[in-house]
Amino acid sequence: MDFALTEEQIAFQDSARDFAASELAPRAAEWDEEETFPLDVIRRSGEMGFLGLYTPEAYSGLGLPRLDSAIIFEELAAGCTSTTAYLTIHNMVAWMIASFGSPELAERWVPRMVSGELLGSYCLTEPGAGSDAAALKTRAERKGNSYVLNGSKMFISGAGSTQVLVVMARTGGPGPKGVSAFVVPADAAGVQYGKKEKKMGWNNQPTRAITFDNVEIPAANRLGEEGQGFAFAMKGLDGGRINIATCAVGTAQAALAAAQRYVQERQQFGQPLAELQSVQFRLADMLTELVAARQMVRLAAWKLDQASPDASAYCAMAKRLATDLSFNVANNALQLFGGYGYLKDFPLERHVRDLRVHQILEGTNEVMRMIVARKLLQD
Ligand code: FAD
Ligand code: 2MC
Repeated sequence: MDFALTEEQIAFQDSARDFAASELAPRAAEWDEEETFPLDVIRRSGEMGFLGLYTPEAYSGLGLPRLDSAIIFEELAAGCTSTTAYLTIHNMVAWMIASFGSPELAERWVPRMVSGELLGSYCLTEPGAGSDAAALKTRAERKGNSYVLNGSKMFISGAGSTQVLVVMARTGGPGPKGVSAFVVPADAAGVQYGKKEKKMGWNNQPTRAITFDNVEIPAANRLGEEGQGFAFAMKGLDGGRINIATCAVGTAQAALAAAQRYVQERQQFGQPLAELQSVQFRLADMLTELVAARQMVRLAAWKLDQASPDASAYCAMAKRLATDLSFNVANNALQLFGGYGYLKDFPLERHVRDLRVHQILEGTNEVMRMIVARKLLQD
Protein backbone atom coordinates (compact mmCIF):
# COMPACT_ATOMS: atom_id res chain seq x y z
CA MET A 1 0.00 0.00 0.00
CA ASP A 2 1.42 3.35 -1.06
CA PHE A 3 -0.09 6.58 0.24
CA ALA A 4 2.25 8.83 -1.74
CA LEU A 5 0.82 10.76 -4.68
CA THR A 6 2.21 9.87 -8.10
CA GLU A 7 4.15 12.42 -10.13
CA GLU A 8 1.12 12.86 -12.35
CA GLN A 9 -1.17 13.44 -9.37
CA ILE A 10 1.26 16.01 -7.99
CA ALA A 11 1.32 17.78 -11.37
CA PHE A 12 -2.50 17.90 -11.47
CA GLN A 13 -2.57 19.09 -7.88
CA ASP A 14 -0.08 21.88 -8.68
CA SER A 15 -2.01 23.09 -11.70
CA ALA A 16 -5.30 23.07 -9.75
CA ARG A 17 -3.63 24.97 -6.89
CA ASP A 18 -2.29 27.58 -9.36
CA PHE A 19 -5.73 27.96 -10.98
CA ALA A 20 -7.35 28.32 -7.55
CA ALA A 21 -4.81 30.92 -6.44
CA SER A 22 -4.94 33.00 -9.62
CA GLU A 23 -8.54 32.63 -10.83
CA LEU A 24 -10.71 31.70 -7.84
CA ALA A 25 -9.39 32.89 -4.47
CA PRO A 26 -8.90 36.57 -5.39
CA ARG A 27 -12.57 36.98 -6.42
CA ALA A 28 -14.38 34.48 -4.18
CA ALA A 29 -15.48 37.07 -1.60
CA GLU A 30 -16.76 39.47 -4.27
CA TRP A 31 -18.69 36.67 -6.05
CA ASP A 32 -20.24 35.66 -2.72
CA GLU A 33 -21.23 39.23 -1.86
CA GLU A 34 -22.57 40.10 -5.30
CA GLU A 35 -23.98 36.63 -6.02
CA THR A 36 -22.04 36.44 -9.29
CA PHE A 37 -21.98 33.11 -11.13
CA PRO A 38 -18.50 33.41 -12.70
CA LEU A 39 -19.28 31.97 -16.13
CA ASP A 40 -16.04 33.31 -17.65
CA VAL A 41 -13.88 31.55 -15.05
CA ILE A 42 -15.97 28.38 -15.22
CA ARG A 43 -15.49 28.28 -18.98
CA ARG A 44 -11.74 28.93 -18.57
CA SER A 45 -11.59 25.99 -16.18
CA GLY A 46 -12.75 23.91 -19.15
CA GLU A 47 -9.49 24.74 -20.91
CA MET A 48 -7.71 23.05 -17.98
CA GLY A 49 -9.93 19.96 -18.27
CA PHE A 50 -11.77 20.69 -15.01
CA LEU A 51 -15.22 20.40 -16.67
CA GLY A 52 -14.69 16.76 -17.61
CA LEU A 53 -12.21 15.35 -15.14
CA TYR A 54 -13.64 11.83 -15.01
CA THR A 55 -15.62 12.00 -18.25
CA PRO A 56 -14.29 9.38 -20.71
CA GLU A 57 -11.67 10.54 -23.19
CA ALA A 58 -13.92 9.33 -26.03
CA TYR A 59 -16.08 12.38 -25.28
CA SER A 60 -13.17 14.81 -24.81
CA GLY A 61 -12.92 14.34 -21.02
CA LEU A 62 -9.67 13.66 -19.18
CA GLY A 63 -10.90 10.19 -18.14
CA LEU A 64 -9.17 10.48 -14.78
CA PRO A 65 -9.79 8.17 -11.84
CA ARG A 66 -12.06 9.52 -9.08
CA LEU A 67 -9.05 9.64 -6.78
CA ASP A 68 -7.18 12.04 -9.07
CA SER A 69 -10.36 14.07 -9.58
CA ALA A 70 -10.79 14.36 -5.80
CA ILE A 71 -7.22 15.64 -5.42
CA ILE A 72 -7.91 18.31 -8.07
CA PHE A 73 -11.31 19.38 -6.68
CA GLU A 74 -9.81 19.68 -3.19
CA GLU A 75 -7.28 22.23 -4.44
CA LEU A 76 -9.87 24.18 -6.41
CA ALA A 77 -12.23 24.34 -3.43
CA ALA A 78 -9.52 25.96 -1.34
CA GLY A 79 -9.84 28.86 -3.80
CA CYS A 80 -13.64 29.02 -4.00
CA THR A 81 -15.93 26.43 -2.44
CA SER A 82 -19.10 27.39 -4.24
CA THR A 83 -17.63 27.63 -7.75
CA THR A 84 -15.86 24.31 -7.31
CA ALA A 85 -18.97 22.65 -5.93
CA TYR A 86 -20.81 23.72 -9.07
CA LEU A 87 -17.94 22.35 -11.21
CA THR A 88 -18.39 19.00 -9.47
CA ILE A 89 -22.12 18.92 -10.27
CA HIS A 90 -21.37 19.75 -13.90
CA ASN A 91 -18.78 16.93 -13.96
CA MET A 92 -21.36 14.51 -12.54
CA VAL A 93 -23.92 15.46 -15.20
CA ALA A 94 -21.43 15.15 -18.08
CA TRP A 95 -20.28 11.77 -16.76
CA MET A 96 -23.87 10.49 -16.50
CA ILE A 97 -24.70 11.40 -20.10
CA ALA A 98 -21.40 9.90 -21.32
CA SER A 99 -21.87 6.72 -19.27
CA PHE A 100 -25.58 5.99 -19.66
CA GLY A 101 -26.69 7.82 -22.82
CA SER A 102 -26.52 6.33 -26.32
CA PRO A 103 -23.27 7.10 -28.18
CA GLU A 104 -25.22 9.55 -30.40
CA LEU A 105 -26.69 11.37 -27.38
CA ALA A 106 -23.33 11.51 -25.62
CA GLU A 107 -21.56 12.71 -28.78
CA ARG A 108 -24.15 15.45 -29.21
CA TRP A 109 -23.93 16.90 -25.70
CA VAL A 110 -20.85 15.84 -23.77
CA PRO A 111 -17.88 17.30 -25.73
CA ARG A 112 -19.55 20.72 -25.63
CA MET A 113 -20.06 20.32 -21.88
CA VAL A 114 -16.42 19.43 -21.38
CA SER A 115 -15.31 22.52 -23.31
CA GLY A 116 -17.60 24.76 -21.26
CA GLU A 117 -19.84 25.75 -24.17
CA LEU A 118 -22.75 24.07 -22.36
CA LEU A 119 -23.23 23.79 -18.60
CA GLY A 120 -25.26 21.13 -16.81
CA SER A 121 -27.71 20.76 -13.92
CA TYR A 122 -28.80 17.62 -12.07
CA CYS A 123 -32.53 17.49 -11.38
CA LEU A 124 -33.64 14.90 -8.83
CA THR A 125 -35.11 16.71 -5.79
CA GLU A 126 -38.76 17.78 -5.79
CA PRO A 127 -40.80 19.82 -3.34
CA GLY A 128 -42.32 16.60 -1.95
CA ALA A 129 -39.36 14.25 -2.56
CA GLY A 130 -36.03 15.22 -1.01
CA SER A 131 -34.41 12.46 1.05
CA ASP A 132 -37.04 10.04 -0.24
CA ALA A 133 -35.96 10.66 -3.80
CA ALA A 134 -37.68 7.53 -5.14
CA ALA A 135 -41.03 9.17 -4.30
CA LEU A 136 -40.55 11.73 -7.07
CA LYS A 137 -43.69 12.63 -9.02
CA THR A 138 -42.50 14.41 -12.18
CA ARG A 139 -43.96 12.32 -15.01
CA ALA A 140 -42.61 11.56 -18.46
CA GLU A 141 -45.35 10.17 -20.73
CA ARG A 142 -44.31 8.39 -23.90
CA LYS A 143 -45.97 9.80 -27.04
CA GLY A 144 -44.69 8.14 -30.22
CA ASN A 145 -41.06 9.16 -30.60
CA SER A 146 -41.22 11.68 -27.78
CA TYR A 147 -41.70 12.00 -24.03
CA VAL A 148 -43.79 14.76 -22.51
CA LEU A 149 -42.63 15.93 -19.05
CA ASN A 150 -44.84 17.47 -16.38
CA GLY A 151 -43.93 18.26 -12.78
CA SER A 152 -41.50 20.30 -10.75
CA LYS A 153 -38.01 20.12 -9.30
CA MET A 154 -36.67 22.02 -6.31
CA PHE A 155 -33.22 23.38 -5.34
CA ILE A 156 -31.57 22.89 -8.73
CA SER A 157 -27.97 24.13 -8.72
CA GLY A 158 -27.06 26.32 -11.66
CA ALA A 159 -30.66 26.40 -12.91
CA GLY A 160 -31.40 29.35 -15.15
CA SER A 161 -27.73 29.64 -16.16
CA THR A 162 -27.20 26.13 -17.51
CA GLN A 163 -28.09 24.64 -20.86
CA VAL A 164 -28.39 20.90 -20.18
CA LEU A 165 -30.65 19.31 -17.57
CA VAL A 166 -30.46 15.67 -16.54
CA VAL A 167 -33.96 15.06 -15.20
CA MET A 168 -35.19 12.04 -13.25
CA ALA A 169 -38.89 11.49 -14.02
CA ARG A 170 -41.48 8.75 -13.58
CA THR A 171 -42.30 6.61 -16.59
CA GLY A 172 -43.74 3.68 -14.62
CA GLY A 173 -45.33 2.84 -11.28
CA PRO A 174 -44.39 4.05 -7.80
CA GLY A 175 -40.93 3.58 -6.28
CA PRO A 176 -37.42 3.52 -7.74
CA LYS A 177 -38.19 1.03 -10.53
CA GLY A 178 -40.63 3.50 -12.13
CA VAL A 179 -37.99 6.22 -12.62
CA SER A 180 -36.15 7.04 -15.86
CA ALA A 181 -33.53 9.69 -16.61
CA PHE A 182 -33.57 12.17 -19.50
CA VAL A 183 -31.47 14.86 -21.09
CA VAL A 184 -33.66 17.95 -21.36
CA PRO A 185 -32.45 21.09 -23.16
CA ALA A 186 -32.76 23.84 -20.57
CA ASP A 187 -34.50 26.15 -23.05
CA ALA A 188 -37.09 23.61 -24.27
CA ALA A 189 -40.62 25.02 -24.56
CA GLY A 190 -42.45 24.64 -21.23
CA VAL A 191 -39.35 24.70 -18.97
CA GLN A 192 -39.98 27.43 -16.41
CA TYR A 193 -37.60 28.70 -13.75
CA GLY A 194 -38.44 29.90 -10.26
CA LYS A 195 -36.85 32.86 -8.47
CA LYS A 196 -33.17 32.72 -7.51
CA GLU A 197 -33.25 31.38 -3.93
CA LYS A 198 -31.66 33.54 -1.20
CA LYS A 199 -29.22 31.26 0.59
CA MET A 200 -26.89 31.17 3.60
CA GLY A 201 -23.93 30.11 1.43
CA TRP A 202 -23.11 28.86 -2.08
CA ASN A 203 -24.12 32.39 -3.02
CA ASN A 204 -22.22 32.65 -6.27
CA GLN A 205 -24.26 29.96 -7.96
CA PRO A 206 -27.98 30.23 -8.65
CA THR A 207 -30.37 27.71 -7.09
CA ARG A 208 -33.88 27.62 -8.52
CA ALA A 209 -36.99 25.49 -8.77
CA ILE A 210 -37.84 24.26 -12.26
CA THR A 211 -41.32 23.48 -13.56
CA PHE A 212 -41.95 21.28 -16.57
CA ASP A 213 -45.19 22.15 -18.31
CA ASN A 214 -45.81 19.74 -21.21
CA VAL A 215 -42.13 19.73 -22.16
CA GLU A 216 -41.66 17.53 -25.21
CA ILE A 217 -38.28 15.90 -25.80
CA PRO A 218 -37.11 13.19 -28.23
CA ALA A 219 -37.35 9.64 -26.85
CA ALA A 220 -33.68 9.30 -27.85
CA ASN A 221 -32.86 11.70 -24.97
CA ARG A 222 -33.59 8.94 -22.43
CA LEU A 223 -30.53 7.56 -20.65
CA GLY A 224 -30.53 3.77 -20.89
CA GLU A 225 -33.82 1.90 -20.58
CA GLU A 226 -37.04 2.91 -18.87
CA GLY A 227 -36.80 2.13 -15.15
CA GLN A 228 -33.00 2.50 -14.95
CA GLY A 229 -33.07 6.19 -14.06
CA PHE A 230 -33.01 5.88 -10.28
CA ALA A 231 -29.95 3.62 -10.29
CA PHE A 232 -28.23 6.04 -12.72
CA ALA A 233 -29.08 8.94 -10.40
CA MET A 234 -27.57 7.04 -7.45
CA LYS A 235 -24.45 6.08 -9.40
CA GLY A 236 -23.95 9.71 -10.31
CA LEU A 237 -24.30 10.62 -6.64
CA ASP A 238 -21.73 8.05 -5.48
CA GLY A 239 -19.10 10.15 -7.21
CA GLY A 240 -20.93 13.36 -6.38
CA ARG A 241 -20.70 12.61 -2.68
CA ILE A 242 -16.92 12.15 -2.89
CA ASN A 243 -16.78 15.47 -4.72
CA ILE A 244 -18.85 17.33 -2.15
CA ALA A 245 -16.69 15.79 0.57
CA THR A 246 -13.42 16.75 -1.10
CA CYS A 247 -14.68 20.33 -1.60
CA ALA A 248 -15.31 20.41 2.15
CA VAL A 249 -11.78 19.21 2.87
CA GLY A 250 -10.24 21.81 0.54
CA THR A 251 -12.22 24.57 2.20
CA ALA A 252 -11.28 23.34 5.68
CA GLN A 253 -7.63 23.29 4.59
CA ALA A 254 -7.89 26.94 3.53
CA ALA A 255 -9.52 27.81 6.88
CA LEU A 256 -6.84 25.97 8.85
CA ALA A 257 -4.04 27.65 6.89
CA ALA A 258 -5.56 31.07 7.65
CA ALA A 259 -5.87 30.25 11.35
CA GLN A 260 -2.32 28.85 11.48
CA ARG A 261 -0.97 32.21 10.23
CA TYR A 262 -3.30 34.34 12.32
CA VAL A 263 -2.50 32.81 15.73
CA GLN A 264 1.20 33.45 15.16
CA GLU A 265 0.56 37.13 14.41
CA ARG A 266 -2.23 38.03 16.83
CA GLN A 267 -0.96 39.13 20.26
CA GLN A 268 -3.07 38.94 23.42
CA PHE A 269 -1.89 38.88 27.04
CA GLY A 270 1.54 39.95 25.80
CA GLN A 271 2.17 36.97 23.56
CA PRO A 272 1.07 35.48 20.25
CA LEU A 273 -2.08 33.33 20.56
CA ALA A 274 0.04 30.45 19.24
CA GLU A 275 1.91 30.38 22.56
CA LEU A 276 -1.24 29.29 24.40
CA GLN A 277 -1.48 25.55 24.84
CA SER A 278 -5.25 25.55 24.41
CA VAL A 279 -4.78 27.17 21.00
CA GLN A 280 -2.08 24.66 20.08
CA PHE A 281 -4.32 21.75 21.10
CA ARG A 282 -7.20 23.17 19.08
CA LEU A 283 -4.94 23.45 16.01
CA ALA A 284 -3.63 19.93 16.55
CA ASP A 285 -7.18 18.54 16.63
CA MET A 286 -8.13 20.53 13.53
CA LEU A 287 -5.19 19.13 11.57
CA THR A 288 -5.80 15.59 12.79
CA GLU A 289 -9.46 15.71 11.78
CA LEU A 290 -8.64 17.28 8.43
CA VAL A 291 -6.14 14.53 7.60
CA ALA A 292 -8.65 11.86 8.67
CA ALA A 293 -11.32 13.42 6.46
CA ARG A 294 -8.98 13.65 3.47
CA GLN A 295 -7.82 10.04 3.81
CA MET A 296 -11.40 8.80 4.11
CA VAL A 297 -12.35 10.66 0.92
CA ARG A 298 -9.37 9.24 -0.95
CA LEU A 299 -10.16 5.72 0.26
CA ALA A 300 -13.77 6.05 -0.93
CA ALA A 301 -12.61 7.44 -4.29
CA TRP A 302 -10.22 4.52 -4.65
CA LYS A 303 -13.04 2.08 -3.81
CA LEU A 304 -15.17 3.67 -6.55
CA ASP A 305 -12.27 3.42 -9.00
CA GLN A 306 -11.96 -0.29 -8.16
CA ALA A 307 -15.77 -0.77 -8.57
CA SER A 308 -15.64 -2.35 -5.14
CA PRO A 309 -19.01 -3.78 -4.02
CA ASP A 310 -18.91 -1.62 -0.89
CA ALA A 311 -18.00 1.58 -2.82
CA SER A 312 -21.42 3.26 -2.34
CA ALA A 313 -21.24 2.76 1.42
CA TYR A 314 -17.68 4.16 1.48
CA CYS A 315 -18.81 7.19 -0.55
CA ALA A 316 -21.58 7.75 2.00
CA MET A 317 -19.16 7.30 4.93
CA ALA A 318 -16.70 9.75 3.37
CA LYS A 319 -19.41 12.32 2.66
CA ARG A 320 -20.76 12.13 6.21
CA LEU A 321 -17.41 12.15 7.96
CA ALA A 322 -15.58 14.68 5.80
CA THR A 323 -18.39 17.23 5.67
CA ASP A 324 -18.96 17.06 9.44
CA LEU A 325 -15.25 17.25 10.29
CA SER A 326 -14.53 19.95 7.73
CA PHE A 327 -17.39 22.10 8.99
CA ASN A 328 -15.96 21.78 12.51
CA VAL A 329 -12.46 22.67 11.33
CA ALA A 330 -13.72 25.82 9.59
CA ASN A 331 -15.86 26.76 12.60
CA ASN A 332 -12.86 26.31 14.91
CA ALA A 333 -10.74 28.45 12.59
CA LEU A 334 -13.40 31.18 12.84
CA GLN A 335 -13.26 30.89 16.65
CA LEU A 336 -9.49 31.37 16.60
CA PHE A 337 -9.99 34.63 14.72
CA GLY A 338 -12.26 35.90 17.51
CA GLY A 339 -14.51 38.78 16.44
CA TYR A 340 -12.52 39.24 13.24
CA GLY A 341 -13.63 35.76 12.16
CA TYR A 342 -17.19 37.04 12.13
CA LEU A 343 -16.38 39.93 9.78
CA LYS A 344 -16.67 39.69 6.03
CA ASP A 345 -13.18 41.23 5.78
CA PHE A 346 -11.86 37.72 6.46
CA PRO A 347 -12.83 34.52 4.62
CA LEU A 348 -13.74 32.43 7.69
CA GLU A 349 -17.42 33.30 7.92
CA ARG A 350 -17.81 32.51 4.19
CA HIS A 351 -16.09 29.17 4.64
CA VAL A 352 -18.47 28.28 7.47
CA ARG A 353 -21.55 29.46 5.54
CA ASP A 354 -20.48 27.60 2.40
CA LEU A 355 -19.63 24.36 4.21
CA ARG A 356 -22.90 24.11 6.13
CA VAL A 357 -24.84 22.95 3.10
CA HIS A 358 -22.38 20.13 2.41
CA GLN A 359 -23.96 18.36 5.39
CA ILE A 360 -27.36 18.63 3.67
CA LEU A 361 -27.14 18.24 -0.08
CA GLU A 362 -26.27 15.28 -2.30
CA GLY A 363 -28.04 13.32 0.44
CA THR A 364 -28.22 14.59 4.02
CA ASN A 365 -25.76 13.19 6.51
CA GLU A 366 -28.68 11.29 8.08
CA VAL A 367 -29.33 9.62 4.70
CA MET A 368 -25.60 8.81 4.52
CA ARG A 369 -25.94 6.98 7.85
CA MET A 370 -28.95 5.07 6.43
CA ILE A 371 -26.87 3.92 3.45
CA VAL A 372 -23.94 2.86 5.65
CA ALA A 373 -26.15 1.08 8.21
CA ARG A 374 -28.05 -0.80 5.50
CA LYS A 375 -24.79 -2.09 4.04
CA LEU A 376 -23.44 -2.98 7.47
CA LEU A 377 -26.53 -4.94 8.45
CA GLN A 378 -26.87 -6.61 5.05
CA ASP A 379 -23.26 -8.01 5.11
P1 FAD B 1 -35.97 16.36 3.81
O1 FAD B 1 -35.81 15.12 3.02
O2 FAD B 1 -37.33 16.89 4.02
O3 FAD B 1 -35.27 16.16 5.22
C1 FAD B 1 -35.49 17.03 6.34
C2 FAD B 1 -34.70 16.46 7.53
O4 FAD B 1 -35.20 15.16 7.86
C3 FAD B 1 -33.21 16.28 7.22
O5 FAD B 1 -32.44 16.55 8.37
C4 FAD B 1 -33.11 14.81 6.87
O6 FAD B 1 -31.82 14.27 7.10
C5 FAD B 1 -34.14 14.22 7.83
N1 FAD B 1 -34.62 12.92 7.36
C6 FAD B 1 -35.37 12.66 6.26
N2 FAD B 1 -35.59 11.36 6.13
C7 FAD B 1 -34.95 10.76 7.16
C8 FAD B 1 -34.79 9.40 7.58
N3 FAD B 1 -35.33 8.40 6.90
N4 FAD B 1 -34.08 9.15 8.70
C9 FAD B 1 -33.51 10.18 9.40
N5 FAD B 1 -33.63 11.48 9.05
C10 FAD B 1 -34.33 11.76 7.95
N6 FAD B 1 -31.10 18.62 -5.49
C11 FAD B 1 -30.99 18.27 -6.80
O7 FAD B 1 -31.63 17.34 -7.26
N7 FAD B 1 -30.13 18.95 -7.61
C12 FAD B 1 -29.38 19.98 -7.18
O8 FAD B 1 -28.60 20.56 -7.96
C13 FAD B 1 -29.49 20.37 -5.82
N8 FAD B 1 -28.78 21.42 -5.36
C14 FAD B 1 -29.02 21.88 -4.08
C15 FAD B 1 -28.42 23.08 -3.68
C16 FAD B 1 -28.70 23.60 -2.43
C17 FAD B 1 -28.08 24.89 -2.02
C18 FAD B 1 -29.57 22.90 -1.55
C19 FAD B 1 -29.89 23.45 -0.19
C20 FAD B 1 -30.14 21.72 -1.95
C21 FAD B 1 -29.88 21.19 -3.22
N9 FAD B 1 -30.51 20.03 -3.68
C22 FAD B 1 -30.39 19.64 -4.99
C23 FAD B 1 -31.47 19.34 -2.83
C24 FAD B 1 -30.84 18.52 -1.71
O9 FAD B 1 -30.27 17.35 -2.22
C25 FAD B 1 -31.94 18.23 -0.69
O10 FAD B 1 -32.20 19.44 0.00
C26 FAD B 1 -31.56 17.14 0.28
O11 FAD B 1 -31.43 15.90 -0.38
C27 FAD B 1 -32.59 16.99 1.44
O12 FAD B 1 -33.90 16.99 0.97
P2 FAD B 1 -34.99 17.97 1.65
O13 FAD B 1 -34.40 19.33 1.61
O14 FAD B 1 -36.28 17.76 0.97
O15 FAD B 1 -35.06 17.54 3.16
N1 2MC C 1 -25.69 2.62 -7.17
C1 2MC C 1 -26.45 1.85 -7.97
N2 2MC C 1 -27.71 1.51 -7.69
C2 2MC C 1 -28.24 1.97 -6.54
C3 2MC C 1 -27.51 2.76 -5.64
C4 2MC C 1 -26.18 3.09 -6.00
N3 2MC C 1 -25.40 3.86 -5.21
N4 2MC C 1 -28.28 3.08 -4.59
C5 2MC C 1 -29.46 2.48 -4.80
N5 2MC C 1 -29.43 1.82 -5.98
C6 2MC C 1 -30.50 0.99 -6.57
C7 2MC C 1 -30.78 -0.18 -5.64
O1 2MC C 1 -29.91 -1.25 -5.93
C8 2MC C 1 -32.23 -0.48 -5.92
O2 2MC C 1 -32.35 -1.27 -7.09
P1 2MC C 1 -32.65 -2.86 -6.97
O3 2MC C 1 -33.93 -2.97 -6.23
O4 2MC C 1 -32.70 -3.30 -8.39
O5 2MC C 1 -31.51 -3.44 -6.19
C9 2MC C 1 -32.81 0.88 -6.25
O6 2MC C 1 -31.73 1.71 -6.62
C10 2MC C 1 -33.53 1.48 -5.07
O7 2MC C 1 -32.63 1.60 -3.99
P2 2MC C 1 -33.13 1.59 -2.51
O8 2MC C 1 -34.00 0.38 -2.30
O9 2MC C 1 -31.94 1.76 -1.64
O10 2MC C 1 -34.06 2.91 -2.51
P3 2MC C 1 -34.69 3.68 -1.27
O11 2MC C 1 -35.85 4.42 -1.81
O12 2MC C 1 -34.90 2.78 -0.12
O13 2MC C 1 -33.57 4.74 -0.76
C11 2MC C 1 -31.90 6.42 -0.78
C12 2MC C 1 -32.56 5.23 -1.46
C13 2MC C 1 -32.51 6.90 0.50
C14 2MC C 1 -30.46 6.02 -0.54
C15 2MC C 1 -32.00 7.51 -1.87
O14 2MC C 1 -33.35 7.91 -2.03
C16 2MC C 1 -31.15 8.70 -1.58
O15 2MC C 1 -29.96 8.71 -1.87
N6 2MC C 1 -31.77 9.81 -1.06
C17 2MC C 1 -31.11 11.05 -0.92
C18 2MC C 1 -31.41 11.91 -2.13
C19 2MC C 1 -30.21 12.68 -2.57
O16 2MC C 1 -29.08 12.29 -2.34
N7 2MC C 1 -30.45 13.79 -3.24
C20 2MC C 1 -29.40 14.56 -3.76
C21 2MC C 1 -29.92 15.45 -4.84
S1 2MC C 1 -28.59 16.14 -5.83
C22 2MC C 1 -27.91 17.43 -4.93
O17 2MC C 1 -28.21 17.63 -3.80
C23 2MC C 1 -26.95 18.29 -5.61
C24 2MC C 1 -26.42 19.32 -5.01
C25 2MC C 1 -26.57 18.00 -7.02
